[in-house]
Amino acid sequence: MHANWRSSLTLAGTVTLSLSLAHANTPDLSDPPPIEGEVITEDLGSHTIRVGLGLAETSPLYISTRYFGDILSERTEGRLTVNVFPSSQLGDDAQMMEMLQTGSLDMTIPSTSPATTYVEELAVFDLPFLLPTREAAIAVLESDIALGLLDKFEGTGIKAFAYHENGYRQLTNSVRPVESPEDVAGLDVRGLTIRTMENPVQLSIWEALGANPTAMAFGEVFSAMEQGVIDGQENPWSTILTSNFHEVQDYGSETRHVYTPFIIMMSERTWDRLDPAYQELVEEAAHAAAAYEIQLATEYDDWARDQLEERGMQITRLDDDQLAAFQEAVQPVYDQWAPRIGEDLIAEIQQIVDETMNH
Ligand code: KDG
Repeated sequence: MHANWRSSLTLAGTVTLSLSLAHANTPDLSDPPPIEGEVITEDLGSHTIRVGLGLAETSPLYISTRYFGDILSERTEGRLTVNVFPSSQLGDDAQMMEMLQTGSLDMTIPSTSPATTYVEELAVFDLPFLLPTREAAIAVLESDIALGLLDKFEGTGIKAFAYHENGYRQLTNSVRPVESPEDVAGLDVRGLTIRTMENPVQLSIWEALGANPTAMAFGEVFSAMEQGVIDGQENPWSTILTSNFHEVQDYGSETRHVYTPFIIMMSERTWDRLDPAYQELVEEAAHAAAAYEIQLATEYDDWARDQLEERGMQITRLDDDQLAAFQEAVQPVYDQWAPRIGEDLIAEIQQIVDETMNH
């Protein structure tokens, strides 16, 4: 099991300890697909590519990024190597994208939400309850429309390749179980103070639900919850687990309110330094890593929720009527943002969703 991965980890000279740590805390995940395709034997220069991530070493994102590195290394006889820096060590999503622009970092894989600073239309993914099933969401991620949005990074100093799955975001908090928007707003008591990603649509969602939202970089969320600066946050179960949020959050609700993906991207300065043959390989490896990550994220999701429950988080599952109440409460978000994001774009995405669901 994991033969390629293990050997190339050694190849890359990376400490194998991280692998065993990663596995102590993960579900039974699919092996990385075999690395196939032509090996570039010609010496086209050697490069070490530094990739910064917000998420921890146990996350599907980290595991697939290691696979990305393995592909580059194996197919260039070790001339391209990838060093991955997890857990916001190098900065948060917004900072790391700025670092790509200046060339002080080679790659990062942020959420689409903070990336709307560069491509506003990416805010389509911030719209609540737009992508009702994972199958539909993935069809959207792989569609020409969504991939076309990545071309709009041109001129920003960033080259974007593909989407990864982050997953459905779920609410957690340390105050009370939440099964309705009223529980968020708190009616007789105060509304929950919820951290959101740095994105105005996300803030609107939680305002519409009656919370007191506050935008914050991911790397600050754990300590803000630990210190009681905020009551809660929202993220996919895998992120909640791999970031140990259950240590400071007693309640989780399966709200599935939004599906924001990640984007694998590179500094244009780094890109320009690579030989065209390497560029082609990087692009191919980014797509292969995306497909593997989507697979891992899918395997991770329910398992992570059950693990959280086992570790003491009280999880509220919402029935269709309860979810409909959340859906209704966030309608003002569409009224406010749809004209700005683009009614046509939203309709095109909705069409892909309909086609997938009626298939
Ligand atoms: O590497 C990705 C993370 O930095 C971040 O995007 C995680 O979903 C996230 C959040 O809530 O900020």
